[in-house]
Amino acid sequence: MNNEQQRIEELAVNLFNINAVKFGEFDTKSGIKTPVYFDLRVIVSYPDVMELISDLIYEFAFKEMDCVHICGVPYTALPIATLLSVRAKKSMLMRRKEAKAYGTKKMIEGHYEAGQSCLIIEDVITSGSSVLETVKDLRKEGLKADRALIILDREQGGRENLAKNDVQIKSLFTMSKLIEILVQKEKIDNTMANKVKKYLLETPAAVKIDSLEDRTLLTYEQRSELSTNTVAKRLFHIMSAKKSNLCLSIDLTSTIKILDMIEKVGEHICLLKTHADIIEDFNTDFTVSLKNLAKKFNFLILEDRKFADIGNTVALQYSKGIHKIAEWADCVTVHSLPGEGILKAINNSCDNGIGSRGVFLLAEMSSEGNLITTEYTAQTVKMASKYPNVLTGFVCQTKESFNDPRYIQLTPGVQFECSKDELGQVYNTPEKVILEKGADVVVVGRGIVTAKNPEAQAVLYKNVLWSNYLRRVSGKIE
Ligand code: 5BU
Repeated sequence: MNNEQQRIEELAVNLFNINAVKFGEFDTKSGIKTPVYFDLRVIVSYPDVMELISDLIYEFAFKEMDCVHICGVPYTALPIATLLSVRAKKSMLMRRKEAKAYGTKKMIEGHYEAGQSCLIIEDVITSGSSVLETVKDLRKEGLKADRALIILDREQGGRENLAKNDVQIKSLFTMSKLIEILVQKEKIDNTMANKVKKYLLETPAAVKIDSLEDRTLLTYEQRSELSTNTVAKRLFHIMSAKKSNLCLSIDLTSTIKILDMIEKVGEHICLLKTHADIIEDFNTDFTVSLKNLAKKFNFLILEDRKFADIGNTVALQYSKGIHKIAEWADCVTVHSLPGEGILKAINNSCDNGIGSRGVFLLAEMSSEGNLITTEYTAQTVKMASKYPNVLTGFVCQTKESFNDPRYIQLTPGVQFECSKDELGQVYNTPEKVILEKGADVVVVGRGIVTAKNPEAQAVLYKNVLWSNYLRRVSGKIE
């Protein structure tokens, strides 16, 4: 038997001896009777047990974990996290149970920066809800919280609930393992062990927790505080300042017409979406004028280039050729199909001094019969989560695609009537995309550009989109 196994067994016996785990018949909060009961709070009175737990967590799981901070779920796991922090020389963060009533309303104490990773420590998980509470507060601060180390997993659905919220756990014991050790060490007999096993099988899995707070209920101001990408942060600010979540898709083919249209509607939009490759007389003077107008009217520029090649080619397409997109577009659209290299290509170009740029990754499309599946969307979101600094958001059609409040949902395919064009574009109404489909920024093209009076039409879209956004976040406005 290896040393680690021996020490795990030693811990099981110790927990039994100090009554941190008890067998018999106990009432639970839900009213169901349980044959096993844990109270790990008592471990603070036993320094040897505390030391053994922190040693085991450190040896067994912590050493290979790459994290900047650790945070214990209050209260039982706090002393364990403290010991671990000192032992591993890692910074610790503390989550408050209640926000302070005065001064800063901070929930997380300690020094940290958005984008840093934080490992969570917890004693026991049943449904995983306490870990999730902590995850939620850490993520609100822009911290990356996707792993938790647990002393005991009761195997009642917590692991699965957490996985659904992108949190992976590692536990010192599962309930079955603990029972097995205690039988072997003759602390409990087989009858009790079977009773516990039966209870675990028969007790319905703990309440399912589907997701953290719905991102669409937060205001753009609140989300700008969380953003890890500079373009997303600026865009959230512009939306709040201009009271507009309207993006104009300016699908015109002459530079004069484009500049003329911007003079009319620039005031009403937060984002201008271009297709540089449809412009017949594209030139550098045009991009200079475009940038000046973006400054004058305070909007950002998104080049809807939909890159889809290997990283090296994309890096060239992005910065070279006639269009030199990286020089004038704040952000670009990118397909996830070729894999991570494409994000690295844009990320590296940003690091190379082009400034703070962003990417909208295509997670779904609006066109009828497109080949994107829910699995593809989920994988796209997963891949993107590794690049929080370069990711501005996702181009998608449904709220369920992602829930990280740092990222912006850009939704095209919008007109006042639900309809289709002759080439398969599918349109939803402003109300529907904001309230039901979770759109943050709404793309309107022909609905404005081909209108008799584009300016008046842009105002109509802007107002209806904004009032629906206000309805959506009404619970959050102080
Ligand atoms: P429309 O005129 O509102 O249909 O223009 C929509 C624009 O958004 C157009 O430029 C498309 O290229 C773009 N678009 C889209 O319609 N659907 C998608 O899924 C994506 C982009 Br991605």
